[in-house]
Amino acid sequence: MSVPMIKFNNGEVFPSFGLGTWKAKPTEVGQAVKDAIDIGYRLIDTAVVYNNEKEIGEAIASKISQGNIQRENLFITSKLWSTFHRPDLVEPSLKSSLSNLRLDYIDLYLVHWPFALQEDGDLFPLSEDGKFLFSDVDFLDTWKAMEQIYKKGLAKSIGVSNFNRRQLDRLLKSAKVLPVTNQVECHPYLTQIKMSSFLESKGMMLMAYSPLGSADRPWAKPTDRVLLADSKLKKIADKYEKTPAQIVLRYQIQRGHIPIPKSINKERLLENIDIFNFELKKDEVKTISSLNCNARLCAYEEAQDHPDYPFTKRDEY
Ligand code: NAP
Ligand code: SBI
Repeated sequence: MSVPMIKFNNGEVFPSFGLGTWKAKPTEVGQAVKDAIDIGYRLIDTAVVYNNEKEIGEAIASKISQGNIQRENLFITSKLWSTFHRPDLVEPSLKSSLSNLRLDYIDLYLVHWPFALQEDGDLFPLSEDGKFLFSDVDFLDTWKAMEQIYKKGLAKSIGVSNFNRRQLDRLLKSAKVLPVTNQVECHPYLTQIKMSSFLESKGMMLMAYSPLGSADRPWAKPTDRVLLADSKLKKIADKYEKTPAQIVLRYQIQRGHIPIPKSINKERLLENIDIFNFELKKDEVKTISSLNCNARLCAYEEAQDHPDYPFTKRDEY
């Protein structure tokens, strides 16, 4: 199966759909990545903090060395973690990810969160009373170092993740290299209507994370609403002889977003990419958007006292 490509604001082409890897265990992620490449996935979303970059790198290297795929046809994303925001840590952090992923450049490098955490030690630095230890590095200074890795060709494209509107406005005022994307949580219960049109107006793409509702998020409670069990989605799915997962992924494609669903299961990998052969009607897209209830699944509340924490209770966007 093949995935249509889009063009970023810097001229680079990129797949309109990809594979998420957060929570994919080191023991299972390699096979999932190999299966995904065989099936036609070309975009793989990774991050230092997912603790599986090495296994992903091994899987990619094995597919390339077996002649199943060429490097230039793969599009690998990684992310700068909050403990590496200090400008002098940006390039070393990327180089460490490149070494784990066995690559000599990354296709897209994102600032994972706008807030910085205490540098250089634990990825989740905590005080004795269990609170996050913050750093006051300004993301504008981090961005200057991101621009350098872009200029050096270590990253073909650079972008951000989890930035709110105000933070993007501030970044865009001083950036010499524009971010190509803001990767944010987006699904029918958190539709990001305002963020989506803002990004479009600035020529940036919205990469939609947790597009299936992230049922395996570690903090899910048995009483939480399950997106893929929504009866309105089921009704639309039945009409097209598709699954609710395929409907919510197609919904993202039709909104011009890049969804990155995670799966470690071959059948579900096949199911999730099988969304380029039908089209939702305008009123169905509207119905799906009407399910919005600002239900944020990845709120990262441990960082809510940081001055650069991006979300408010009302979610101004
Ligand atoms: P998700 O993709 O919305 O959902 C993943 C869950 O859905 C897993 O439990 C998966 O199980 C299941 N699943 C996959 N396909 C399915 C199908 N067809 N039917 C039913 N269930 C299905 O959640 P996510 O992992 O939170 O988000 C996707 C990716 O976005 C992440 O993996 C990560 O790469 C990225 N992300 C980025 C950020 C950020 O801060 N930038 C935050 C969150 C996520 P199986 O694996 O068993 O199939
Ligand atoms: C982690 F490895 C640990 C916690 C956590 O919470 C927020 C969501 C997130 C993230 O920052 N990026 C993800 O893909 N998941 C995450 C990851």
